[in-house]
Amino acid sequence: MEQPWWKKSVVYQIYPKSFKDTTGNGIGDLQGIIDHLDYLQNLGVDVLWLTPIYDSPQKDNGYDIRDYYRINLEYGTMETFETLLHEAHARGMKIIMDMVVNHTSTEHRWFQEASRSRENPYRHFYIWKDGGEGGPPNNWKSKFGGSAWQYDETTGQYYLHLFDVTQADLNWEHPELREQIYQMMDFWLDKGVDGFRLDVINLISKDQSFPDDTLETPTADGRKYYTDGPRIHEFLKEMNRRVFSKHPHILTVGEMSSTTIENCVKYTNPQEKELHMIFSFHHLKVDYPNGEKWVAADFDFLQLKKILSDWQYGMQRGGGWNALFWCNHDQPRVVSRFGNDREFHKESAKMLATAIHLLQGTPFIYQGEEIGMTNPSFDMIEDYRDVETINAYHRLKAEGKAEQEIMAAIKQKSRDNARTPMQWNGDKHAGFTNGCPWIKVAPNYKEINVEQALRDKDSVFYHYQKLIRLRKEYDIIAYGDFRLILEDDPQIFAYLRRYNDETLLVINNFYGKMTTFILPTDVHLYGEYRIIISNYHDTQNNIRELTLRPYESVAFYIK
Ligand code: TEU
Repeated sequence: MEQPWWKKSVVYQIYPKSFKDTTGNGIGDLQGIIDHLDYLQNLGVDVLWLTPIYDSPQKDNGYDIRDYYRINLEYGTMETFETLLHEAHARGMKIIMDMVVNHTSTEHRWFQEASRSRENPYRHFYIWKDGGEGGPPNNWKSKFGGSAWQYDETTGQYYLHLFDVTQADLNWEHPELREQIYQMMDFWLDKGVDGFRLDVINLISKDQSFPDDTLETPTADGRKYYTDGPRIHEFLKEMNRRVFSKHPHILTVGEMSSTTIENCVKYTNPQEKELHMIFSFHHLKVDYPNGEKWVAADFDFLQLKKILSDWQYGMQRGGGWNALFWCNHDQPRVVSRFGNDREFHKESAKMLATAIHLLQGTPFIYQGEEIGMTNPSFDMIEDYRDVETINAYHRLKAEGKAEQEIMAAIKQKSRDNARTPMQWNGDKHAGFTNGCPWIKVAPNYKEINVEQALRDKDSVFYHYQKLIRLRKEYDIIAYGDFRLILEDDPQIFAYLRRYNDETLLVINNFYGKMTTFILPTDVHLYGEYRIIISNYHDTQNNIRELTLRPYESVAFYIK
């Protein structure tokens, strides 16, 4: 059976605002990406995912779109984008765009029209409701804090915004809205774009009775009434039929907020004709005590292993497909979060790369992850830019939390941890800009940067480059099955991949202390074996018993 191309591919996520500034305005731009396509080709990635580059007031760094058909002037022009697309294709790389169709900016023409009168033709493009007893229509909370409803004086109704107040939710119940979205998707695909990352796409179908939630826990905030909603699969099948099916070689990946394995099997099993793969985030909430993000906390390793393996098994059983990732523009840097960004920086960054890349799925690398960029650990709230972080700061202050406790949580969890400028070299502002960067560079840029990484044959960069090459060389990585072993071990994440008569044994010590790997008695491995990748030069070539040094990670190929 022919396998789809994206099972052997690796995707690189670019946050243009922080990638490379070529104009001196302190904001990354499309020319900066064009200038570094050779770097990305050398890394070996196959697809570039650009976070939103459309015209936007930038309240949520582009996830508040004002015009889907125009490029944000700070990033460049449509001609610059067309050059980027051409140059990427010339190097054998594809480009997928970020599709934000759960909401638009309130500065979008549609919303400007819709909020003029209740009779306006665009009124039903959004979700408007009369208030309840002297307040919002229900008690749903915005994911950025406060009520999910905003009162509009002009028309005397509330509109729904699951995110910032300037991000109004679109009404997917309205066929004309859906058709407008599909036409816009056609526009980008007809231009030669190679697919889409679909922002919070599993939130577009809301329970039309809009009931109150209990608010008894941080997740009882209304999300069960709009997450994986009543018509979500119907809408995605329509989107696939109307748009994606006309472009058989594209890649579609859905960002699924607070979702379930059952739904994600339906989203990605090819027979369902919806999407190709999904991002789920449960493995990135194992340091959220009782579901609360804004608390500084250690991560629960056993929970992390369980979730990763549950999703491997669930999608494997159901014929679905996972995007594999630790990092993105919303998540802290993984080496700071689950590794050790000080005395075991390189070892732990490489271990984490191996642990995620050799699972069943398509790996995504977030800009800077390939050189082991870390959280910047800014001490002052004034150094943060993210609307979610700043809203959280003020909410926690209002709740009476101590500044030190709040900043400890923000240092660990803020989305800005991932948004500091790409560290190209040890020059001023890490070579990101000749101007004043829109957000400070992390203080360790002289030690951690691309120039240094390319010079150091033992760098994290070359470990990622090798993982990408291994995926091309060994079918078992892309097509093999998954089996967790040592599930109760308190510091080893070990698993098997099997494909025909081949086996991969992947062993990762997640902690900075020595331990011993003993092959379980119920694991029967025969044939010759060899190490195909490890993060120490002298890892023992022994699959039965192995002393593991801090963060030691190794993959054995057995046949
Ligand atoms: O993120 C969805 C989302 O919920 C994230 O904000 C993330 O889960 C949250 O910050 C964790 O606390 C997408 C985009 O990736 C994000 O950048 C946007 O802000 C958001 O949607 C709204 O478009």
